[in-house]
Amino acid sequence: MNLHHHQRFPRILFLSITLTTLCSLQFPIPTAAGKDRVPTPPLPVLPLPSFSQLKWQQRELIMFLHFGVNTFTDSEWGTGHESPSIFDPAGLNAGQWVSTAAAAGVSLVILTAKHHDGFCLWPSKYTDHSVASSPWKGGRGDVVRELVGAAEAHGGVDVGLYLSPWDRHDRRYGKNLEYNEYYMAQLQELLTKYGDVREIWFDGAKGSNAPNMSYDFADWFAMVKELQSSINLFSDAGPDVRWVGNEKGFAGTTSWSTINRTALSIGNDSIVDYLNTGDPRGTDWLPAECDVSIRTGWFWHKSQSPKKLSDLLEIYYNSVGRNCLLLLNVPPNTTGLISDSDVRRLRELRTAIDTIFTTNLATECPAKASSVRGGKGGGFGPENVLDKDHLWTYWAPSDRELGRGHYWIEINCGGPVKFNVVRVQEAIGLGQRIKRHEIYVDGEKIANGTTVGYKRLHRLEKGVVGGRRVRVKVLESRGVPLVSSFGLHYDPYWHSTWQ
Ligand code: FUL
Repeated sequence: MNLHHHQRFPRILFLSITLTTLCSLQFPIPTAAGKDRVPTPPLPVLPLPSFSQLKWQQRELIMFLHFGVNTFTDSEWGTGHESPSIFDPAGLNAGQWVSTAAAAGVSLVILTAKHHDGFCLWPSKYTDHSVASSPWKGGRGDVVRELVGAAEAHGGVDVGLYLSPWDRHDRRYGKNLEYNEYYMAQLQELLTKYGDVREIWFDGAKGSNAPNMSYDFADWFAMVKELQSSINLFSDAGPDVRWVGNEKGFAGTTSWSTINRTALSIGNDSIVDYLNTGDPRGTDWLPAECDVSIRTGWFWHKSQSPKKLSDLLEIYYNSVGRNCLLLLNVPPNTTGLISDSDVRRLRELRTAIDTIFTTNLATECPAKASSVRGGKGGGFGPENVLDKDHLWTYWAPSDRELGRGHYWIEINCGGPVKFNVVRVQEAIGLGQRIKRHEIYVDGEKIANGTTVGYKRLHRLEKGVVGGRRVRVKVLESRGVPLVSSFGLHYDPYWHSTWQ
C-alpha cells in the first residue's frame, strides 16, 4: 500500500470538483428538452467485428489466383521436385488479372505466393526454388510485385497472399525450428516489401505421408499483426477469418459469424460442421469465407472449363446470401492470363448480380414496425431499412418490447409487387443477433430461416410471388434485433423447380 498516494487523494478530489464546476459554467448541462432526449443507439451484443473484419465483410466477392509450377505440369498438388525451368508464362499480364477482377466487382485478389510444392512466385532470398531460377523474364521476374503494381495502378483492388505452410520442396520441412524460422523469414519478406497486404491465407492442407511438423502459429500470427495493421488472417481457426468447412462455396443455412476459437484447430477434419454453422454462444467474432474454384481444379488445366452461370449463382446465394464472403478462384493459364472463357463467365456473373440486386422493388414502399426505439423521428425508424446504408442506419425496436413476443417490420407497397428474392440484413456493427425469422406476404408465410447476419438472401423455392404487404417477423434473437436493410428483388435467372 502506498501511503503517499493516499495522502494525495483529497487534493485530486478537490481539483476534479473545481474542474467540474468550471466546465458546467461554460457548457450548461442540457435541459430535459435538450440533447439528452435524443435516443442513443442500443448497447451492442458482444462479440463485435474488428474494423478490418467489418471492411472484409462488405467486400462480398473476392478472388483467388492459383498459379505456379502446377499450372505448367497440369497438376493440383506439385511434388516439390519440379524444375523451375518449367515456369515461363511468356505473356503474363497482372494488369489483365486485376481488370478482370475489378470488372467482376472484386475488391481483393489473393495470390498463391507459394503453394504446397514450395515454388516461390517472388525471388525469396531464402531459397533458390523460385522465379529467380526460372527462364521467365531471364530470372528477374517477380509475380507478387507484378500483382501489387497492377493493383496500385488500377486502384480499388487490394492484394492478399497465400503462403502454404506445407512445403514439399524445402529440406527444412519437418525440422521444427529450422522450418518455422524459414517460414517466418518468408512472411517477413512478403509483409514488408510489398506494401499493404489485406489478407493472408494459412492453408491447413497437408498430405498424409508428409513429415511430422509442428507450426508455431502463435509466433506467425503475432508477426503478421506486427507487420500489417489492417490485415485479416485466414485459417481453419482464424483468428480473423475462418474456413467455412468445405470447398463447395456453401455456408450453412444457419451461419453465425460468432464461434468459440478454443474449440478450433488447424487441419482438424472433425470440426467442419462447427465451422460451417458457427455458434450463437461463441465468444469470438470469426466470420467464414467460402472458397471455391470457378473450374473443377484450383490450378488451370487445359481440359477444364468454367462452371455454368446457374451454378455460380447458386454458390453466390449460398455464400454471400448466407452471411459469408465468396472467395472465387480464377486460375491464370500457362500464358499468364486469365482465359477468355473465365473472363466471360465472370462478366456474366457480375451482370447477373447487378441485374438482380440493383433494383430494390421495396424502395418506395412505406414501412412500419412492431415498435421503434425512441419513437417516431428518433433515428431508428423502419424507413432506415430502405436507404443505401447497410450497416449504421437500421430499424431498432423499443427496448420495452424485449421478451414480449415477436418483432416485426412490414412494408406496404399499395399495389402488387412481383419478386422471387427477399434480402434481409442486420446491423452487425452491434453484433449478430437474429436466431429465427419468417417472411410473410399478405399474411401468408413464404420463407423462413434461422440466422441473418450481414446478408441473408431467400431465393423463393416456389418462384415469383406477388403481394402488397411484406413482413419480416423475428421470432428469436440475442437482445433486440436490428435490421439494417431489406429488399425485394426479381431474379430472371431463377427457374424454380416448382414451376
Ligand atoms: C487446399 C489446397 O490443398 C488446395 O490446393 C487449394 O489451395 C485450396 C484453396 O486449399 O487446402
